[in-house]
Amino acid sequence: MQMMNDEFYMGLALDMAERALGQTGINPVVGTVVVKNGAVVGIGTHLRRGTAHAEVHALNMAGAEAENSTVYVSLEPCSHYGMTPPCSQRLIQENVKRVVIACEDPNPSVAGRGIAMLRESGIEVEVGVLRERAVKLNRKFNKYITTRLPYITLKTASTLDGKIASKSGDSKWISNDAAREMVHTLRHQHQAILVGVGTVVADDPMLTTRLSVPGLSPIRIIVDSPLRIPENSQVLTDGKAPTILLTTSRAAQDRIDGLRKQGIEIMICGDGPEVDLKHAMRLLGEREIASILVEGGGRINGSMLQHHLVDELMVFIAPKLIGGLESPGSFVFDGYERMRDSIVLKDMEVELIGDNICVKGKPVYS
Ligand code: AOF
Ligand code: ZN
Repeated sequence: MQMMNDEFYMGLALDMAERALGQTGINPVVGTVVVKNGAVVGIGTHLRRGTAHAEVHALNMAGAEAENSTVYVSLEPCSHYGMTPPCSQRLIQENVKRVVIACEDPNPSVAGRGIAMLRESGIEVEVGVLRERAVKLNRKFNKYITTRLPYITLKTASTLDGKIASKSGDSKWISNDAAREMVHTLRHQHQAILVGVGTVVADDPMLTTRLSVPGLSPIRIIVDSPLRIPENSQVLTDGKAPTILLTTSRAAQDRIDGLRKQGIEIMICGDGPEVDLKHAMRLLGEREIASILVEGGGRINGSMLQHHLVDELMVFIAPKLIGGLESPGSFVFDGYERMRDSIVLKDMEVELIGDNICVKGKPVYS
């Protein structure tokens, strides 16, 4: 049984926020619960960038009941005029008695000022209830708002011997249905998905979100230094989501012009023979893409890792062995001389999904 205490109500605020993951763009997910005389009188969650913050929805619902209430917010109420007025000011206006906050807002325009405003007005403020869960929930936002770089999740599905396809290139399917359903949920929860042009040539994927209920499809990003993407690829023609091609200044200008005329966005990432992935991440951050799901193949995965660009790894392992000297592996890169130079994961989590294993962790780069 859930005990009724601060964590009980904060848990509800976090549950609501969690269900909105993927639909707030560069904004965090936030939930608010207003409690008065032992009962919930208002709930709210931030649904979409540019619309009301969680506190506003919950306080509107509470109406006059907001006076003298306790308000649970999963993120420090904002103190700035962004697309909406500051939530701290609204809480002060409503004469709430106590505000319980899970964690501080790392946005440099807030960063403790919201809490300070509330305290200065005499409101009782408590910070840190379910902090760890709240910080983890907004890990994509937390990175983006402090660095302006997108948070990168790299997902791969391999056989037990680390292969992502057979020697003939067949890859349908390695992981089981439930694991693939999880991947589509991940697509919904990221603003963009990134693959190499090799994957587009080999599989002509749609890279959209296909779930048993409708989901949001991410922006499709294709790393294509020579701009060799086939003109009839689904990502260029199906109109199901925007597509961005990453290339270099060495790409043929007529090809660039032709694709742009077709409505395809092209980003020039460096002057070398290959896309400068670090530079690409900066440009994508400037374009307000705060989270990217990298879905391979092996070379892109390897380069992203080697350039220390991956924040989180998610590896699905199927109980299959395919062998083959030519069969591609999950991570293709130069590699290191010594085991002690290897990339090690921290915060490891392992989950069994039917007969597949899902390994999650955060690479530590030395
Ligand atoms: C809150 N409650 O529900 C959210 C907050 O452009 P705006 O006006 O939407 O402001 C976005 C910033 O406000 C965002 O970067 C983060 O610092 C904060 N988000 N704050 O009090 C909310 N979504
Ligand atoms: Zn706000």
